[in-house]
Amino acid sequence: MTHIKVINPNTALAMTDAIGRCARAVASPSTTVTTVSPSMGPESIESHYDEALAVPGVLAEVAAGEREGVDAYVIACFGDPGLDAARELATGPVLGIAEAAMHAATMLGRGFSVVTTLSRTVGRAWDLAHRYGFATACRGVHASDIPVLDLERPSARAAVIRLCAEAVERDGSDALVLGCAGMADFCAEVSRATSVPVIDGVSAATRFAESLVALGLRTSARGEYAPPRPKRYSGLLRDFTY
Ligand code: 2AL
Repeated sequence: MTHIKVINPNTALAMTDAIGRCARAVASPSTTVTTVSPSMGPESIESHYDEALAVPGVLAEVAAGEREGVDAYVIACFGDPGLDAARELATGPVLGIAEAAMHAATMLGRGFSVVTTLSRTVGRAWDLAHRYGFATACRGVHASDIPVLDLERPSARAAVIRLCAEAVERDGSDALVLGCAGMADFCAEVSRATSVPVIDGVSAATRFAESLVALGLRTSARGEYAPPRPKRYSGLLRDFTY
C-alpha cells in the first residue's frame, strides 16, 4: 500500500479539501492519499514573502510524514515552495506541482502556456520554467489577476477559463498548465473550453509520485539532497533542529 502525502502549503482548508479530492480521483485504488495544510503559515501564497513563510510549515509536515512512514510527497502550490529542502528531509520522492505539470506538458506537446493568479506570480512561474529546463517550451505565463482565495467564485472561474482559451490561441501552445492548485477542481471545465491538453499539477504530481514509488525510485541522498547537517536552530525555529 503506497501512502502519498499531499501538502497544501497554504492554510485555506476548503482549498485543501478540493486538492485532496483531485488527488484521490487520479490515485490508484491501492494508494492512500492524505491531504494536509500546515498548522502555521499564510492562508494563500501569492508573493515571495508568503512563499518564504509557508516553507517552515511544509517542512514540519514532511518531518511528520517521515515519522508516519509516508512513501512520497506532493507540494501542492505552484511556486513549489520548499521543494529542495523537503527533498533533504524525505526518504521517498517529493514532487512540486509546477514541476510535475511542466514535465507533463512537455511530454504532450512542444510548447505550453501557464495561466496563473496575480501578475506578481508571473516571475516565479518563469523562474521555475528556467529551473526545470522548460523556458523554451514555455510560450507564455498569463495572469488572471484573481487572488487565490477568490478562485472559488463562479465568476472568477469563468474568467480563468476564458483566459486559458485565449492564452492557448495567443501563444500557439500545444498544452495548457494551470498555475495554481486552486484551479485543480475545475480542470475539466478548462479542458472543455480549449482544444489542447490541460494539465493540473496536483493530479500530475500525485500520479508521478505514485509511479516513482512503484518503480522503487527515491530522491538521491548523494550530495545536495543528503539529509541536512545537524545543527542548532534557535528562537521560533528551535523545533526544526535536525
Ligand atoms: C498558488 C497556489 O498554487 N497555492 C497558493 O496559495 N498560491 N499559486 C499561485 N499562482 O498563486
